[in-house]
Amino acid sequence: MKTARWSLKTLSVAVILLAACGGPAATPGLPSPAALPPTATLAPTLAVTAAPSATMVAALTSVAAPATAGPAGTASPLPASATPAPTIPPTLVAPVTGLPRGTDGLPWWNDAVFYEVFVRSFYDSNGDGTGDLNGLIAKLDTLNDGNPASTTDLGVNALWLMPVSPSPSYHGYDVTDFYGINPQYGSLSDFHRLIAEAHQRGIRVIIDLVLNHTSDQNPWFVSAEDPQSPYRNWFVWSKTDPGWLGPWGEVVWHPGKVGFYYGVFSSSMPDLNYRNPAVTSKMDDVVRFWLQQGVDGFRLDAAKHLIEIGSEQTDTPDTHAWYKSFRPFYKALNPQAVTVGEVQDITPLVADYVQGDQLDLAFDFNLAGAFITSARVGQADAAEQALSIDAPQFKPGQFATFLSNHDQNRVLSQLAGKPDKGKVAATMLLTAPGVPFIYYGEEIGMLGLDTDPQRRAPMQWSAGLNAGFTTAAPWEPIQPDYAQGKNVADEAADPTSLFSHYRALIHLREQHAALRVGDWKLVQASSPAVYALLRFSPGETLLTVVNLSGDALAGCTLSLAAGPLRAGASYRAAPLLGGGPDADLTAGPQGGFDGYQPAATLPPYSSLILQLQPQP
Ligand SMILES: [Ca+2]
Ligand SMILES: [Ca+2]
Ligand SMILES: [Ca+2]
Repeated sequence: MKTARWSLKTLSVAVILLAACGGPAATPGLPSPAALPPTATLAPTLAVTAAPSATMVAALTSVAAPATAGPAGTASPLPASATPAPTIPPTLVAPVTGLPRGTDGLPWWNDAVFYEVFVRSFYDSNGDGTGDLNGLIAKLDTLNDGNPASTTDLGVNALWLMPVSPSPSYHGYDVTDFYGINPQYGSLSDFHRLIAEAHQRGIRVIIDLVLNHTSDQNPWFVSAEDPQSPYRNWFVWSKTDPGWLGPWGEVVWHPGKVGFYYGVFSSSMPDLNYRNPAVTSKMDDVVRFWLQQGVDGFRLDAAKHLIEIGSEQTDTPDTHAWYKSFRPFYKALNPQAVTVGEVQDITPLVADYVQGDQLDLAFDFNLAGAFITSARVGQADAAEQALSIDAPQFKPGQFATFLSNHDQNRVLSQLAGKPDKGKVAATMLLTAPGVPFIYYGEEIGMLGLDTDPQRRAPMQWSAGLNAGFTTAAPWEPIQPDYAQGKNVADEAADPTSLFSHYRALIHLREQHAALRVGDWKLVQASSPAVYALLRFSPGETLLTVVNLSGDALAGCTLSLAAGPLRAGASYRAAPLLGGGPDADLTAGPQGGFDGYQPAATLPPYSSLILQLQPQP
């Protein structure tokens, strides 16, 4: 399969395809042959061998232009059987120095705290009401200033950018040009600058990769409406309406100009046909292109929907086979590149994708819901059950944790708007095993529910005009609570704020390997309102204790039947977060403890993180 990816006919075919994928401004359709760019101008110049340095970025900026700005519509018919050649030779992308590299044998992403950014809503640098790449660059220092000694920044060290390519929609999940940057967000050279500025600060960057479908305005699909088009077989067609429905009972067969096409999400998002090797080859090329722009990996949108077997539409063996083939492809380009799959499903089906031969990570939706449930009802059992059942299904730490994302109601909207509940949810997230992802604005407790645009509303930076997001009318109304202290500036100055809590937790996670890569054991508490988790690595042992309830709890005790402590040894319990006087601990005969009382009283919604220091 891997060989087949490269047993390719002619480079000129690929050049034709590159030219055909212009942005929204490109003339739809694929007219008759015209002057083609000389093949020699593309391949050699894009053969980069290292991730971008400042000079590399400059070089990429100048050479990458043909991929997005080539003359529109200069294709000749593509023989239906032909597999297009790669536009760029397979060259290894070297690892970037100065970024998280991995601890205790685990990959770099286990040292990361990811931050999901919707560029349109983050920060508007040019006063048009729409967030953009230069706006994100301007705010990087607030996310991580690159100085480990300073703790005024939030401290995240990896970004997930929701789609940044040209698209007719505001959200970008229906792509018209897989090689481009949405002009509302900036240019490819802005993107290169973002990568360079982020990497300089020790921040890695992954981008959304929308493999499953395109926009119905994508030139490939516009052409494919013609049954004679070489692109016809890039999509999934039926002469008549097969009639069966999708995974949510939705209509998935949509009338085209001739026949019906399959689109699991909507008629404006036709599914690509991965049974056609030309499609796989093309998307391999897209992946290669973005790795060579310096991205550190991809969040795979709708990962479970890739290949259907008739009316069997999710998690099919063919989808898994495709990822098995995809893995050696992208790892050969950059062994450090990460993939994290969106597989919104029950955990056994999610875990199938990350057993080592397909994706690196997948989001644990079940655990996310359980963290929220425990925070909402003030009881630990939901989170304890989900963690104990889910985590062992993955390889150690190889799953992505989160509370909510851009498709869900915002965390605080699910928690009755109470920042205290947001705090305990954040403690569970950021002390748990796995790779944590924070959705922008979650750290200040932004609200947003019911509609997607409200869940993706502009970031609230200050109490000033338009929350400091823009000087113009914002693309989407800003949540009005920005003026009542719910903004980055006010919360950063308040040591009791939700933002300050996130910031403290993130910096603790970065300072303590046990929180990032350590093994874990759930600890039994005498109160059902208390969540307690032990994390331990070769170097240290940390105990997290969370009072999920609004009541002060006196006399709560903790027990662990067997654990990693030295039998009979005494431990000083040094508070890293919260806490008052130390309450030292004596290990039991099995390395656990029994009836340990970490504090006389656990205040309402309090989080305590203790470092258990062995005493001589
Ligand atoms: Ca703008
Ligand atoms: Ca810093
Ligand atoms: Ca599909």
